[in-house]
Amino acid sequence: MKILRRIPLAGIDGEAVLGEARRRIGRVVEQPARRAFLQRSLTLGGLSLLTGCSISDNAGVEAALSRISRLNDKVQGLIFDPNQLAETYPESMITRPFPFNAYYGEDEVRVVAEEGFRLEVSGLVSGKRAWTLDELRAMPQHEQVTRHICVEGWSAIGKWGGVRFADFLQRVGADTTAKYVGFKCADDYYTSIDMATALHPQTQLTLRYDGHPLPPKYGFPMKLRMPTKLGYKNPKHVMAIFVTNTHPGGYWEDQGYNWFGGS
Ligand SMILES: Nc1nc2c(c(=O)[nH]1)N[C@H]1C(S)=C(S)[C@@H](COP(=O)(O)O)O[C@H]1N2
Ligand SMILES: [Mo]
Repeated sequence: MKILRRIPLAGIDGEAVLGEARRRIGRVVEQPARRAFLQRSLTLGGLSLLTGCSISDNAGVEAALSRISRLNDKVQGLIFDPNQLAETYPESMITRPFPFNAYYGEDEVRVVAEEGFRLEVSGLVSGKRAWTLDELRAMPQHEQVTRHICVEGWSAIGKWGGVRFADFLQRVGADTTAKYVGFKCADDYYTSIDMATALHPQTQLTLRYDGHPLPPKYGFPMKLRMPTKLGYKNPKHVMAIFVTNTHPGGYWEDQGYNWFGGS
């Protein structure tokens, strides 16, 4: 995340909070050893002051961490620049083969049948209905060669094609003043994003990988691709999309990963 300017947060010194969040917490919160890390590198008093939570027991540490993660969401939301594009790359830099990742192994990849597939769209949209793949393929298509960054410690460059998500949201009559867009996947994965990112020009409802229909391992029938967000925010096998003002959470996010998940 790029921090270029002072962010005014009500009642809080933005720079101090940012420095604190970046240096000490940032992505480290997502690491399995996060509790050990916090206990090693933050003074107890410092963390308690920052979060208003006691960290004398595990419940307190968890409360402090989730406070920081929510503050981190707020800061990332404030500094997200809807016009700043993520870096793009020449095709010669595409990582081959592109890595597979999911909360299960590649032998358990979900295979969704194309026949009869309908994308369900619900919530704060005027056009609540199911969409066929052919309807999505008939919309203007775009391609991007961008970097995917996974918090497990790898990144890779890939080429994804599909519909600009902003175009799709407009087409379904989404209330773009709503706060969140949520995704439900065929493998029980789920996640959600902020509306500003949903409308970002590089956020793509992806139907193709490297010039071919998206194969099952990369998320057939479709995924949401966002080069401005970490890997776990990019849902594969998307079956349903909903627009809402109620925070929907996510599979990893509900287990402590930062919700905003900017990259
Ligand atoms: N449906 C679904 N989407 C998912 C996941 C998953 O387990 N299920 N894992 C996420 C994570 S952590 C990563 S890094 C990427 C991996 O995408 P890839 O297999 O195309 O590399 O998918 C993300 N989206
Ligand atoms: Mo990931």
